[in-house]
Amino acid sequence: MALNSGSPPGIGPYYENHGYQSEHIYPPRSPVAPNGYNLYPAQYYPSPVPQYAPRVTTQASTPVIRTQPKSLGTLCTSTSQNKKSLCVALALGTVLVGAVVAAVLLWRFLPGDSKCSTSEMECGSSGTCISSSLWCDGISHCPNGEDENRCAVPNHFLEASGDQHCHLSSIRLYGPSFTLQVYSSQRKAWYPVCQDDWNESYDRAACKDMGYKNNFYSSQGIPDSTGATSFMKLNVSAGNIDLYKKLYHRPLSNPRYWTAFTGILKQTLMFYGRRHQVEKVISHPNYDSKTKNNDIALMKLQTPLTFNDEVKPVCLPNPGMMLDLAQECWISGWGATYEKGKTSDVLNAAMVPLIETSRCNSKYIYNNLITPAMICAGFLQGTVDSCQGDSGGPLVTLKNGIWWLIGDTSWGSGCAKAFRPGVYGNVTVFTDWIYQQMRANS
Ligand code: 4AZ
Repeated sequence: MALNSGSPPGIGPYYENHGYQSEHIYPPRSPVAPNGYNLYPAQYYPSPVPQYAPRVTTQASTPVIRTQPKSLGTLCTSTSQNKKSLCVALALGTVLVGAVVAAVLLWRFLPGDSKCSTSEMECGSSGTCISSSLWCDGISHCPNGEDENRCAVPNHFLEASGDQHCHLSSIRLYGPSFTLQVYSSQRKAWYPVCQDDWNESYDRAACKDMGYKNNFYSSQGIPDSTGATSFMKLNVSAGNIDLYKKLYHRPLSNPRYWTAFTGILKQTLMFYGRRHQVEKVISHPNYDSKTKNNDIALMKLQTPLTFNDEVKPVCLPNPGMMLDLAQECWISGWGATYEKGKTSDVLNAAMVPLIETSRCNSKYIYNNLITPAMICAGFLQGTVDSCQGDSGGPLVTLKNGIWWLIGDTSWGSGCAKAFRPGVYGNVTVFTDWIYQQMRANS
């Protein structure tokens, strides 16, 4: 939370919010490869960019028919010395030509022998190298369009317009467990595909997307062992389209990476608080990381909380509850106390007034970036605001002796700047979805 009273950075309290950043609470992890994968034997190292998988011979593959060089064989049975020399020369020549042809074919078609640099990707058929940032950018660069014809479409594109603009591409089977992964050209990394109710038709579709048309092998779902912090999920309502077009990104939803600490005000005392393992993380299905629309996620704890003087519930507003702009609202968090500053050890809290959405959407403030799922709060002159590390924290109001959760801290342009108030998720818009999730996960 930032207090921009003109005092230089460093004066006043600063604080750290790790409430939503679980990684710091664990001891340092064993070394991982720079791309975040656990170390595997060399043959399992992921390529930094997608490569075409070498074709493997399946039962459906046309068998290679090996024939004896009959005429040569006949020639080699001759007893004459000249014929023997000719035979040896011909045999050597044939082997040499064969080796050269094989080397050229291997050089052109084997992915491991790619001519491309690490920042480039090879167009499958022609061997042309293109920058990996051009892969799935909506414009075809490869001679046969390989860079655009296997792209997954982000969720909002699928829902909004069916637009074929692509941001993700290429699927593969990774590591000793053959984890199905998809490459995000936007994020320049591979992510595992995770899905409840996975079925054989998805296996078939995945194999087809990788170029295996006839045979496929179906396996049980497996826990992710690559340490991935986010994954790709299927939009099952997307109809009968290719698998890679149905994939969209789901951030940070592995409950193993999260722990909830309750009853503490200082981060340094975190381990004195009660600790609760997270059973499930439920991100809003329509969260848009670009616009921050629907910026809310729920956590179901493995064990219920015990309420006491330090740990108390907050009430959810009814859906459609109208907010009185005069109603005082409070934000709290361990976030930075000034823009780009350090976070705080102590929990801070501040009063911020709500700002009408039509006003917050004016040209001078956020120029129509505020959706109905967002709510603005703060002072137009700056001074008091939420800041980096506060996101996920509450915007609450006290009415009739009850604290209500009006918003969850989401975003803003800088901290405590004039005409740039804090933006919060509008919880009344999410109440129905929250109840639905509570019912489905109880
Ligand atoms: C953040 O990154 C953040 N000034 C939260 C709130 C605001 C900016 C950034 C609003 O957690």
